[in-house]
Amino acid sequence: MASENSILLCEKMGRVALLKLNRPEQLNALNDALMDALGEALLALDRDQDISVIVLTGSDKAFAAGADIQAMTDWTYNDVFQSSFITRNWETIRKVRKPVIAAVSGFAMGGGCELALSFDVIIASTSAKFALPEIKLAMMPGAGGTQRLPRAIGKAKAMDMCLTARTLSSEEADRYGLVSRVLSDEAFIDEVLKIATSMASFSLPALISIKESINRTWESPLSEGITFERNSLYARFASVDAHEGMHAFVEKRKPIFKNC
Ligand code: CO8
Repeated sequence: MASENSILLCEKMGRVALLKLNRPEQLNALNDALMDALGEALLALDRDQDISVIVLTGSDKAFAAGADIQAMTDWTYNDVFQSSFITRNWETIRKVRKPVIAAVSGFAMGGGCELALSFDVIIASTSAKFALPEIKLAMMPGAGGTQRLPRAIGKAKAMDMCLTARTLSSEEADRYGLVSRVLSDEAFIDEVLKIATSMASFSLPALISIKESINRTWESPLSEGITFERNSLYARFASVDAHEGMHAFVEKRKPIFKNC
């Protein structure tokens, strides 16, 4: 899937796959080649029966410093319209059913922050910094930032971030609800992988059902979301793993999940 020199690296550890954005000289600025590679890798891992959880990370200095400004400088309306910019590759992320953790160190700016917001769990290191500074370029967030950020942290904070270009520390991001947890910079990725490995020890269909159900919150009124959740719960009773999990609890032993 990815060689040593690739712009996207992939390593598998048990049922966890670690993807690493690898354009360090450009602080992992997200150009089309990188987003194409990321979309393809995510879909391949989603199909991979040996993988349950995906972790995406960058470097210590930058998760990603945004969309590649250099690449966009001379693009016209027609260029982005005809090539279906963002929709064509970024939207691939929405097709991924398995849980994806964004492990953010350093800068998550603009499209980098939007990329993290597209995933299911954001774990930040203490060095992480989050901003949607597109206003400084007379641009605007365009990969879901104006939609996902207010849903995550509320209108007041989202307006403040997008209209003033302010940068949030990891502590502020945690307090506002932008990230799931903050972990020390030291051994950061190892600690994230421990969380991913623990998650991957659970039943995969159950993980997928929970992810789908939580994502419904954003896309449906409460009554429809509750109905979706209820039907997903009913489907759990058709799963081998759910019976195994409940029997194991009652029998005071560890469950053995078969991901079915
Ligand atoms: N695009 C292209 N190159 C970049 C980017 C970027 N977003 N960010 C950094 N780089 C490059 C720099 O040009 C520099 O290259 P070189 O060494 O060749 O000069 C190298 O990375 C290192 O950067 P700096 O020297 O600037 O590093 P600093 O540590 O001094 O500063 C910062 C780090 C603060 C992160 C700074 O690089 C910065 O402000 N970057 C731009 C952040 C930004 O504005 N991001 C938003 C971009 S626009 C966007 O994401 C959305 C656009 C519209 C929607 C599209 C959705 C995908």
